[in-house]
Amino acid sequence: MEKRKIILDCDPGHDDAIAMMMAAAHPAIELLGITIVAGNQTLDKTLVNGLHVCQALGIQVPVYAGMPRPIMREQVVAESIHGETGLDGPVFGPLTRKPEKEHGVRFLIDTLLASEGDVTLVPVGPLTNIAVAMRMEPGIIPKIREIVLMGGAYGTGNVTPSAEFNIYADPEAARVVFTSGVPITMMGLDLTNQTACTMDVIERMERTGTRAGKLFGEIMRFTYRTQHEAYGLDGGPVHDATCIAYLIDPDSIRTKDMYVEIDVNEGPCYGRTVCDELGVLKKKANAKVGTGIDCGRFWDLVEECLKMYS
Ligand SMILES: [Ca+2]
Repeated sequence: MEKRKIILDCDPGHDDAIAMMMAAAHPAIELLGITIVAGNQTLDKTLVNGLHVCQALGIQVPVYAGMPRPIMREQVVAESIHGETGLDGPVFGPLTRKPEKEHGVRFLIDTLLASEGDVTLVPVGPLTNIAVAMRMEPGIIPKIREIVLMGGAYGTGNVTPSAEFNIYADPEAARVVFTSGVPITMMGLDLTNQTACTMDVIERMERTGTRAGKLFGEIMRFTYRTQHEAYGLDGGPVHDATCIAYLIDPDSIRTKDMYVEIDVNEGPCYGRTVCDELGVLKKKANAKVGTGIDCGRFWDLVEECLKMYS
């Protein structure tokens, strides 16, 4: 099987951690590196969380610190969902795992320039690292095979009625990425909210008996509580993990081609992914937007990945 080469760009984050577990384990994916960005929490915290997950699961992939701030706007974090650490719930041992010395943006640029155009970027946090890399070295743009991202919504947002967190946290960066011309697949809330992780799913994953299954339980039991309190959901969606599922099993997710524009104007729609679902603008589509997921296949895949750990 030809492995799909990816760089996972994340802001761990509960659902980020699940995406990491899946990407690092599944044989269909070659995880070249993990770049960390500020998002769910400040960069110092998201970096530590990413390193903790790697250490706890023995994930031997280089981890790079990226951008500590959004490009223009004031920083926002998602403390009500992810807690004070950004990954509240699991209790990790002392951290010995270290990040690489190189900056995450430098790693993105150097890896893409040296590639044969076969690297897919998987950003599941604010798009700051990707946008800065594109501005710093535009030569990377034709080298990116595809960007499969978690962010946005064609329906209702989760930070404001208009905007989803990852895009709202750096709308200007999202605008750079969505106007870059790179093929984009967008997993927005419309799709990712379908993956609510109910208590029976949590118990099923814990029954795998692996350290990944145990960590999944610790993470998703916390998310179960916060998502119920914040949005009244039956469980915490594993938003970011849908990007990895799409790369491994694309047929499990339905997408629709749409023209997507990011609203960067101040006002109630700041950070909205304006998706032309009906094609009324007659503009060329710049994204495949996720609309539906086969949840049976999705949870089977998550379980398969967790079983790959000891
Ligand atoms: Ca994330």
